[in-house]
Amino acid sequence: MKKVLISTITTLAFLCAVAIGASADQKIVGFSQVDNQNPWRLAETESIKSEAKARGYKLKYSDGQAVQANQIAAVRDFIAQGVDGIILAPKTSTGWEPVLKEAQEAKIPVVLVDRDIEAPKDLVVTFIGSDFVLEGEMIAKMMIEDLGEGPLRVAELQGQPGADPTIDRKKGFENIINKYPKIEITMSQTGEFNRTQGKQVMEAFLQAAGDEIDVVYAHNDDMAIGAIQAIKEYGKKPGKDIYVASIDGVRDAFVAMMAGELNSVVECTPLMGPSAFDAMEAAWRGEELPDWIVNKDDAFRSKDVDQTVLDSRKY
Ligand code: GZL
Repeated sequence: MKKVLISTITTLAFLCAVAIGASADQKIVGFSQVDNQNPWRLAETESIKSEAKARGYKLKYSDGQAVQANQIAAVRDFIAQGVDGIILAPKTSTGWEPVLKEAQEAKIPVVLVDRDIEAPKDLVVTFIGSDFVLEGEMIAKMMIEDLGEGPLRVAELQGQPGADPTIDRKKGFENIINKYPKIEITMSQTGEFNRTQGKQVMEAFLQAAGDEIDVVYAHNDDMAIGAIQAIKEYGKKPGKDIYVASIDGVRDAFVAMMAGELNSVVECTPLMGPSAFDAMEAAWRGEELPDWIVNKDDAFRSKDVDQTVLDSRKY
């Protein structure tokens, strides 16, 4: 009887693999991505897709369109398809425990990339991502080194609400400025991590108090670039009349720094394909991994950036 059961399971696994378009012994990995709404996201998606290809794995890719429910449905679909592993870039920090428990019960390892979540650590293999609190602290320190201890009125463009980087980049920035009574965030709103909404929010900030903004702190470059466009259309010089600081280090940010329109940037690498698959392979070998594999982030100022630096960028 047991032999019949095993051969049935093997047959089913083979049929699942074929249905997914993989060869019988090819490992299949599901990747649930938040969205593809900015260059940072596109670079992250490409890093994971190209690494899967390089290592010979079949990748099932799902774009969550910035909706957590879509991502949860995608993870459930990966589980139903019997994938060998799941890579998850979670939009928000909460709401993941039920579906991750289902993956655990199905014995499918989940590697978290890019953003951490509030869930028991045993539900994922590891979290691979930057230290967003440190990024916020680094950008605040650079601003103070450049502009002094105030008075400084800061307009803040926040990332997606409830997302780990949004919460922690704000926390890190405030950890530093709270030591300086003359530095204050006078306006703060989400621009959802994208250029269009970053520009729209900055336009509203400028309409409300254009002559009372010394600094724009954007939680990512794409919103900063939208803000730069708004500042120019308002008739001010970004990088000179208003100091602009952001996080990510995408190519467009280096172009803006070369033009003197973006003053300081802290990097946040999206190139997590290699480390994600290293972690997945370790999980398949039954190895324990640290709860958090921290990506290292460099910092740049406009004066540091020339064509050589720009040409060296990998994303
Ligand atoms: C950071 C990542 C953030 C980027 C944004 O790891 O989650 O999301 O900073 C992206 O550009 O949208």
